[in-house]
Amino acid sequence: MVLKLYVSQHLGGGGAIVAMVLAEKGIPYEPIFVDLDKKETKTPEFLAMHPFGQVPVIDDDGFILYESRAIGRYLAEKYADRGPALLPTGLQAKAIFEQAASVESSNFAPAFLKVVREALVKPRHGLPVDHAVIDETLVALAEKLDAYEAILDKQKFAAGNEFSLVDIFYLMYAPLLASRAGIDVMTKAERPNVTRWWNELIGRPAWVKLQAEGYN
Ligand SMILES: N[C@@H](CCC(=O)N[C@@H](CS)C(=O)NCC(=O)O)C(=O)O
Repeated sequence: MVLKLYVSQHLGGGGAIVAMVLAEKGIPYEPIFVDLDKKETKTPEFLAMHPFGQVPVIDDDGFILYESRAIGRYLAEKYADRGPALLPTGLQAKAIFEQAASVESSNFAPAFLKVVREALVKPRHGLPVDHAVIDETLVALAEKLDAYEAILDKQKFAAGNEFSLVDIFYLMYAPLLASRAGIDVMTKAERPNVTRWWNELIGRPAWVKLQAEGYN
């Protein structure tokens, strides 16, 4: 049975991470669109799959999994021999991978999410936007990106010299901010290494194709 991917009609965020892993690996899937505004993730049927009532969720022949990063790891391991190897092998390479994954989820994602909530989610629900929160968070993000500039001076990608799943994790929020709020934090002249890394990431054929399909 073809893998089912439950995603929002906006196609961004965690759904974009999972779609990118599937695209890089060339795995066929059926997208099932869920309307968040109509609370379709809060129905008893959906909550039986995802107790927190969110997307993305996959149904892999009856195996249900949620949380985009966990889904990415599962698919990367299941299809290790297809497409690029998105997970490292070897004790130290795995440790560096986990270090980079942790940096993304604890240092970057919360800050990105804060800006996404203010700049995109609140206006969509007609709520007042606190521009001070956006400005403060962008300053904090810039400081984190300065650290990334130093890291990416020594290595090509987030977890080393090979493209990996951690690079894909960064596609969760930054493209949404650039395309829908016009806030581009990743390509700045003062951070040439981050800019080089980001342009390489969003220039990957799999991502270009997904963007044409509406993911960002
Ligand atoms: N940590 C989760 C975040 C999932 C998430 O926040 N999904 C959003 C859409 S991108 C959602 O379903 N929001 C509806 C809600 O929380 O009620 C993941 O990576 O899968």
